[in-house]
Amino acid sequence: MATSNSPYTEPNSDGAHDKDFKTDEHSKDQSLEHYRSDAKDHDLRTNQGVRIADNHNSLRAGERGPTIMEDFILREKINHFDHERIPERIVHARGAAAHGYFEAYDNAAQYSKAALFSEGGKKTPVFTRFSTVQGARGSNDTVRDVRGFAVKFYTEEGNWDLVGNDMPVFFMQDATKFPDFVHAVKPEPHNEIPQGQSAHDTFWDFVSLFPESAHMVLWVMSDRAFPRHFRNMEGFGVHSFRLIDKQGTSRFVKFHWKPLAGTCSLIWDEAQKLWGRDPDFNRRGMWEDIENGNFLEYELGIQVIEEADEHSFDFDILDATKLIPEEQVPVIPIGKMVLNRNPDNYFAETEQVAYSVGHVVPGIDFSNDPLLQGRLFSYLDTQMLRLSGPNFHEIPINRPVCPFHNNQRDAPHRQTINKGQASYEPNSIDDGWPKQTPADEEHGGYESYYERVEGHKIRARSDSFSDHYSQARLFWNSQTDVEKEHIIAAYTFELSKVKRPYIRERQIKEILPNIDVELARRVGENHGVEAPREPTAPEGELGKSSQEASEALSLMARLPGNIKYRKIAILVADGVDGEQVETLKSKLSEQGAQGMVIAPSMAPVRSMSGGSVVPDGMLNGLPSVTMDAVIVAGGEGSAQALAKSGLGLYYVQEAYKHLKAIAAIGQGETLLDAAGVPAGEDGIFLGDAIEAVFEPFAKALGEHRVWSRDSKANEMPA
Ligand code: HDE
Repeated sequence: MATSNSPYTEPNSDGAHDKDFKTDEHSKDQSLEHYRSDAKDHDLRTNQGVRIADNHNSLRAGERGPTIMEDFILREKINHFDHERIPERIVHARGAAAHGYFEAYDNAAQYSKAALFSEGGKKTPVFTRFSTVQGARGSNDTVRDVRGFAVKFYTEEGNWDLVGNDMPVFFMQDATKFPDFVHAVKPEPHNEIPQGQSAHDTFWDFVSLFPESAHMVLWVMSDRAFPRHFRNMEGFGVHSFRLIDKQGTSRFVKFHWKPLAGTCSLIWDEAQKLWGRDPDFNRRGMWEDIENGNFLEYELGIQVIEEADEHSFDFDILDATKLIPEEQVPVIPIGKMVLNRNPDNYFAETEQVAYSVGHVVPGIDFSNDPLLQGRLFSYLDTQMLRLSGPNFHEIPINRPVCPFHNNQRDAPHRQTINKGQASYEPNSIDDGWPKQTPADEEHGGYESYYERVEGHKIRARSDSFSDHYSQARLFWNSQTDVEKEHIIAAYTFELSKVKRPYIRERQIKEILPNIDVELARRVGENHGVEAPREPTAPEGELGKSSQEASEALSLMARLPGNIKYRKIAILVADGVDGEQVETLKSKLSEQGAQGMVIAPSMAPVRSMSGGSVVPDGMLNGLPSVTMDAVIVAGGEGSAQALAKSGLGLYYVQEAYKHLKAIAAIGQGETLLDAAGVPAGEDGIFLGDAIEAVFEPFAKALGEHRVWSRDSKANEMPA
């Protein structure tokens, strides 16, 4: 049995134990949370409970006279309003979150003694927040950036936060470089430009001088940097963590979230246009899907490395700029997360949720990754500022579902009213309560892994951290040709926004050739800079990877493969074949997709049989960038009207440019002809009846985009 460190107090190993509390009474089920407030059927009152008789007029001296200080109702209301904002997160300020549950698979318990993994089918409530990193709280969703993927598990043994990202590596190896990096990527200090973007001098200045960032920057230059939907992103714990089983055996693990809906992204031109057309594109997608019962699902997987194998890789598993290729260590699924409930209140839940990598439960432990170690300090510190002190755990969204008694007291906004006189330990006044708990299986006290640590105090990195490029190369080699073209275009675009030529040159001459000389040559060519034909970095930095490529690193490896959750525009105007529109909608919904009728305006459209078709949106309200594919419905009048409309032409041209599947039924072809969308090409489907086009159209959409069109897309002016 593990022994107590305290010379004074006997641990609570025999008596009543709060482990026996009933989890369901403490669940995050909204109906049981008394602090969720619904004003229906309630009078309007002040915060002191006084009923308000007039909520339209402040108290004044005479009808046209000055307002009187005495108006305590006005002052309370305005005072409260003036203090409505808290500091936004220094990074990951813009986010959206949802409630749900995690369900363990029956293999999970063999790796960790954590209660949430104890048996197959066991459900634990979660609250998951997705975010961008660079931009302010009011910035755009679809910017080129990393996405945060933070999950709070409300387990019966306390909260566990898995605070990860949608990319498996990070920009640096040591926490001390984080403030430098964030200062460089954030809007520049003199003019606060640009918002939500890395395409500016200070970012490229820093990363071009900081080779360990090369691998992560490459990920950010890929299409992963603007996911189509939160349901289509992978998630990663990034660092190596430890899981401890019931026998006390420790194993290193890397955590993965695999989206059951597959992975897919926007493309850059589309992402940029969405900044204006729908800045809330990702958060709206999640919100609406959850409201419609289309829940988001991910499998939690782990890569497991026995302690004895810690040093058996050609990189250091404590180095957060490295991933473990799935071919070397497969990802074992151990559970599933379903996000199925939207928050009731953005501020109270999404804004106030406080994640921390330091929130762990027995059975989950840390590695010595120096980036992770620095994070262990940072998150608690940041919550103290954002949430005004150390009582942030009492805010409803942050409260554990199990009891939490200790001798901490007071501080701003204390909610708990502690009874009794003893707020110290040891004590005899309260019979020694609350007492420590032994760290054995029966009692469940947290015990840190009994790791042997020895060394000199040094400020230095292990030689095993010196490889900066081998995995950047691995990532590059794992991309399909289309993905490589998009990466070349991304570096070209980003560097074009850098004003100082020497920064552009440094990236092209001193970083890119060490990833791939062809990548360097192509980006160089687009900037009129001749890139070296050989890598330039010292051998140690170049590193060696024992494998050339890894299929799992390509977004194409897990394409959706079906049309579930997809939004398909059905373009209509007066004279449309109304019956066809109905059939299309129901065929799409049979496969879990959503057909959206898009018309020139919101006025109902007259169908060719004299009926009316009610639009879901209009051409410039729900433009093609908000849809996954387009079908032009039949009906001569409709097709001709659309062909004469600039917005109609633009709709299909833009869909073509963004590699979307396009179908035209019957006379719908007229619109494609007028728009110069080439019939007969891959991904363009024409036919007289729905049956002739539906299957191939759906198959193309299952591939997410018509990739073979990529090289021609830029010929379309839209
Ligand atoms: Fe964070 N990070 N981070 N980070 N991080 C924060 O905590 C920090 C890192 C991540 O939805 C902050 O509550 C340091 C890696 C997510 O609320 C702050 C270092 C990964 C979120 C902080 C890192 C992340 C944060 C800001 C380097 C992926 C949003 C607000 C040592 C594994 C969580 C806050 C949410 C937020 C510090 C690096 C993910 C300042 C010092 C690596 C998803 O504490």
